[in-house]
Amino acid sequence: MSKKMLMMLMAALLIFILAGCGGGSQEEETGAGDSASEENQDAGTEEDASEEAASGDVKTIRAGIGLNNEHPQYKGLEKFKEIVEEETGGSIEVETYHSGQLGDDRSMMEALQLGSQEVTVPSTAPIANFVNEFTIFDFPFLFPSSEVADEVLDGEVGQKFLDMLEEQNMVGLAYWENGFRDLSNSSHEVATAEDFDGLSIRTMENDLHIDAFRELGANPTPMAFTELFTALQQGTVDGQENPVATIYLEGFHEVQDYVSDTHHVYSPFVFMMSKQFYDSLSEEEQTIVEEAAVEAGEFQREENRAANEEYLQSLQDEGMTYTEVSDEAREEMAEIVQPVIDEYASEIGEDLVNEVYEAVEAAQE
Ligand code: KDG
Repeated sequence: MSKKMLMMLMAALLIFILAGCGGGSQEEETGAGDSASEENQDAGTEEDASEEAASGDVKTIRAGIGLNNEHPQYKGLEKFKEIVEEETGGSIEVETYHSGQLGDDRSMMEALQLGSQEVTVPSTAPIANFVNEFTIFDFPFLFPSSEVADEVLDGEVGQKFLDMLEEQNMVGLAYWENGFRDLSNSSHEVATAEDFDGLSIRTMENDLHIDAFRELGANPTPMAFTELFTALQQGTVDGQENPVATIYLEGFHEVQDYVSDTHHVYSPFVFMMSKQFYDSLSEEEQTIVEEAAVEAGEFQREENRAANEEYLQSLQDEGMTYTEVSDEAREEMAEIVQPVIDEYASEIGEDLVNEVYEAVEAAQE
């Protein structure tokens, strides 16, 4: 055997030995292919995560909302942070921002599309500017109760809408709760539809809301939530509509005299993530953030329902006049805005609209 042949044989032998030491199948390394127990795999995930954390490969989620840090929406973000950081062993860190620190709903959703922010939790109304079908969830009087809303949103119909977000580079992970929207204003008591006449009302940036309040005789002014308190304080608008927890926790009672339990729309929040960031996660990390968004949402809904009960009394204690709206008055409001609903239903598509209404009916059986 020539010297050259011998050298080549030695080199091949050396390569074989080195490959055998550092290689090992994916399965041997992770135990994924053998009968490794869940614990081993979990241990593997956590071990991987803490290794990532130790190696500095930490991913950061910047999660921003419009409401302040006293609102259940922020408590839900903090719960999400707690779960994700614990379950990933620190390989994912969550930074939470409130009060529009990262921008208003529209700009935060645009930031998710660009990948410059990872999470936001807007109401469905501003989402309709990105996915028009979400308008349905702001049809006045669509959901008769929060329980019915939970069942529809957490079921097949709700998931169908979340899936629509992907084409906008956003991943919808869960529904949280803003709540039943009530009217506040600084002009007069509102007990019936005719009391809306002439009121200038700030609405969310959503065409249906604008058209519905106009149909009721009000003068709607669409505005980002971040500008609302100042507009109320300066009298730019007479009133606004939000769940009572928001009215109280955002201090609107300081600049508003009247509140009416119109309950004209049940407003869901959507917990959404930048698709660019979601796709960068491992399968294990994706499962963790998905489950954390749902678990934090269950917590947030509970906190929110307790808050909305508590704060109606607080608003009165702070001097606001509370006007109870009768079922008959609500029925009259619903009749007045029905032509607006019909117009949007035909624009969105009767089949999808009927599917939602049928799911609402089924959830009440
Ligand atoms: O981030 C919070 C906002 O999405 C939410 O408060 C929107 O209800 C809303 C409003 O009136 O703008």
